[in-house]
Amino acid sequence: MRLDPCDLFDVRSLLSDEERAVQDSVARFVDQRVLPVIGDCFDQARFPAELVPEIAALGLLGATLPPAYGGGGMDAVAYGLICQELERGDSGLRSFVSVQSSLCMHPIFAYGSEAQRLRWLPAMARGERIGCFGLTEAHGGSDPSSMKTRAVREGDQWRLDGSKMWITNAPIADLAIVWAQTEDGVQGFILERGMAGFSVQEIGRKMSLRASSTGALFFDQVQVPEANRLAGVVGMKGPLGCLNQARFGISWGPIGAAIACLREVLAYAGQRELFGRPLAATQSAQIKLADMARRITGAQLLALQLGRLKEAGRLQPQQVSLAKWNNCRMAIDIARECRDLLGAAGITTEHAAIRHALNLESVITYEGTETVHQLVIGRELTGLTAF
Ligand code: TGC
Ligand code: FAD
Repeated sequence: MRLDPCDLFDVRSLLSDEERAVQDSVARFVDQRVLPVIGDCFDQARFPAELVPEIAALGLLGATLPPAYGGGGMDAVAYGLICQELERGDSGLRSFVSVQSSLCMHPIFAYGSEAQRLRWLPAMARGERIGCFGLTEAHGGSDPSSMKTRAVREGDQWRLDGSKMWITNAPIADLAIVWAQTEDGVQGFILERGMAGFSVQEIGRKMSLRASSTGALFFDQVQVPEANRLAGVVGMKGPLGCLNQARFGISWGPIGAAIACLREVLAYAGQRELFGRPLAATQSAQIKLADMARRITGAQLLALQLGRLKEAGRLQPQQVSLAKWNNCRMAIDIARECRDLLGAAGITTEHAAIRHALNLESVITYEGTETVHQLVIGRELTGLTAF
């Protein structure tokens, strides 16, 4: 019996029945609803907003939150598999779900009041309210503690001034989780579309994540009610705690992109005749393909153990850094190598490899660049901070 080329170690057999069912339902959605349209969305730089109700109906928004808040009560591995399958379609779609679930619903759930949870989470789980997460500023995303956005308390209001850059979902968002410096330290606020002084500008000319909507947020003396402050956390551990959740999902997502590329190139190399034999029959192509399968297998095992550690409550941020670094690097290298094996055919979006390769340029940059995660591990090994 031949092995599954995209699961050589039968990692799927380590999943529970429920996890397999979640994976299968997202895989069907991606095959039937995403793959037929996503190449055009990328070409047209259009986020497929028409898919949001179906994504919500599948329970993919806030999947790990308790049902009382509209969540699906799923385990961490199920959430990882959701990210993996969505990113097999496109990193932009996984980004949308990561931001909504891990960067917006999570902080409202973890740091918000009961009134904030009840007001926002069920509507966000239904996809009726879309969120974005504003941490990065134009002067240096790797060092978010240098943020210049300020919130000053004025009675039962806060006055926010500043700006955020490179914000996923910003142009389509109803609310923004904005992190600002206060006299007590960094704090989070829920800003709502339409608040006076709050404006959004879409970022164009992207050559990566073209099927995702990205923008800048501007705050000009925005009056934010105290009721919109996330009172449960003060300090950088607030936003960095959200990043742990999102980086966990991003450790899984790129496995899907790599699988999409490997499947595509296996089919192509099997039928592409060069010098009188299939490309797949050359030693050079086989070594490349085998090496891709090896790296995907390692990434799958790493992600699964990451998930099991999270479910056991033993996950450390440094472990998430290692997984995010390893699995993004694995996927971008594979996407680029697949593009090469496709020859000229690989340069158009008729094939998926170049779209995934370009998308992964963002994925390896956001949520902490590769260098940032390497330095997190370096600090763990040496005890010395080298940022
Ligand atoms: P420092 O700034 O000194 O803050 C230290 C405080 O934060 C705590 N902490 C963490 N807490 C939870 N999780 C973590 N991963 C944490 N890392 C640090 C720490 O314990 C301390 O708390 P306290 O109570 O003692 O004050 O942080 P540091 O020196 O530890 O970190 C430096 C560094 C470079 C690692 C950090 O600044 C960093 O991660 N930079 C990268 C920034 C980043 O990833 N930005 C992402 C923006 S969001 C985004 O990209 C969304 S894309 C989504 C999509 O489209 O899919
Ligand atoms: P910089 O921090 O300027 O880094 C530039 C280079 O310097 C990188 O190669 C980096 O690795 C390197 N570097 C940094 N520090 C060091 C060091 N100490 N030593 C050596 N090298 C170093 N942010 C949000 O808040 N919310 C979002 O929703 C969001 N979505 C995004 C969507 C997209 C498509 C993209 C591309 C970005 C998004 N970001 C978002 C921003 C993202 O998190 C930042 O781009 C990222 O953190 C890096 O920040 P920067 O772009 O300012 O690069």
